[in-house]
Amino acid sequence: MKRDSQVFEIIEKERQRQMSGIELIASENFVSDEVMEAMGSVMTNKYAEGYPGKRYYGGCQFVDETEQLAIDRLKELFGAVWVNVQPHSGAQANMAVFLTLLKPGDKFMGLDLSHGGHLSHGSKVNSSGMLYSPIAYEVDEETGMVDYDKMEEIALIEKPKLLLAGASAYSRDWDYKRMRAIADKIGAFLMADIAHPAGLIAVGLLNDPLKYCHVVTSTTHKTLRGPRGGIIMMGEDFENPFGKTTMKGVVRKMSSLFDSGVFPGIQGGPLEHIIAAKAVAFGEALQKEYKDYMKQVKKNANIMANAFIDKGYHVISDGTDNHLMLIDLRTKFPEITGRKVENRLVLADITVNKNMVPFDNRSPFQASGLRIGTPAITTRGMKEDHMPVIVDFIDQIISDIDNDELIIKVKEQVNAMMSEFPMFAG
Ligand code: DSN
Repeated sequence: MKRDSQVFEIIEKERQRQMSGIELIASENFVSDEVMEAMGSVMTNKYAEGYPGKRYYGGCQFVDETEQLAIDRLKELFGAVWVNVQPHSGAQANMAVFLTLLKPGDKFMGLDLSHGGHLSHGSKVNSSGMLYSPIAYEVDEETGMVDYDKMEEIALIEKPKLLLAGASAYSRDWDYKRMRAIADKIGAFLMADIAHPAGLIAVGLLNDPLKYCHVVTSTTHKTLRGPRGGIIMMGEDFENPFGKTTMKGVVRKMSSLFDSGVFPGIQGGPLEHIIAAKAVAFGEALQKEYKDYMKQVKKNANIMANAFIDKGYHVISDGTDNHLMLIDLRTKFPEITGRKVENRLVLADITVNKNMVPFDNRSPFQASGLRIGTPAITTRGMKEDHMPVIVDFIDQIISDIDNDELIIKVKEQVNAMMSEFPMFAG
């Protein structure tokens, strides 16, 4: 059969781009060949509305098996008592939880988008901000850390029905225990969105939200290194909002509500090829090599943050506990926007994303910050020694931002360096 050269030539260019550049977008990663193989498999042809053993279509016996494997492996990975592996994305996992726990107009409280929060945590342009009444908490201007005292003060006044931990640009661990205490004072649900640090949590390198949160959502494609998608989980510790007397009863009741929130609440047919790939990725994450990988991600991020600090950059909160860091360019280069740096670095095959920093005076389209993460380069095999070299490339370009010749020179060095870290078997 003739290949669609129009499409496959573009895909090949993207493959080359991924191979030859330094990928520092904190939310990206490179999946294994087996994860990719499952995504491109015949499982994509199957409709399977419903859940394993309870489908609305015939012929689901094999997708039932892969979905059940994904469920069992995910439960083992996080020590969860119940999970749903069908959300198409992290934003949809969040949407399904809100649909289950909130009524339109209800108040919920999440981290402000410009302080590191996420669109689906109450932004006015997202359904979470349109259908519900979001209230924001912030980080402290001085420390760059979530201000739990202020959070409590606002929560006691506003009494949101749900309190949400989690961020897309926050480099510090979360105090879920403290947040649970705040939620309990006002009878609110506590939810965590661990889309970013999920992999670090899975292997015990960060605090465990499942011990304190009523419900936890995540993506599967960032630190977890699986296919693009979402998940919902429940841990053991669960208060009794439905008047049941046993924990088991509460979990059963809530899990069936969350299941209905996903399907038929917000989704139709599950993506069974993606779910099969999630099963593969969760299987990989249960191996010892994955824990070693996550330790290296964290080590690399820490060394990289310190290398930026040594060069005079302001890293928000003065460092990182996880896989990412947020750099406020205003301290060293007040005139240069995040947007300009992002665009110039791309020309040298270094990919980062511009990001607003807390108390930013620029718009999200310009932004004063850069968000940088180490999951993807660590998958490529990069270690401690490479981090200062990468920081040096970035610093050279920012320090002489309009120098085209310098960019060509750095790009050659970037490409030469990355050729030593091959990936993709086929
Ligand atoms: N786009 C993701 C990120 O970059 O963090 C969040 O949805």
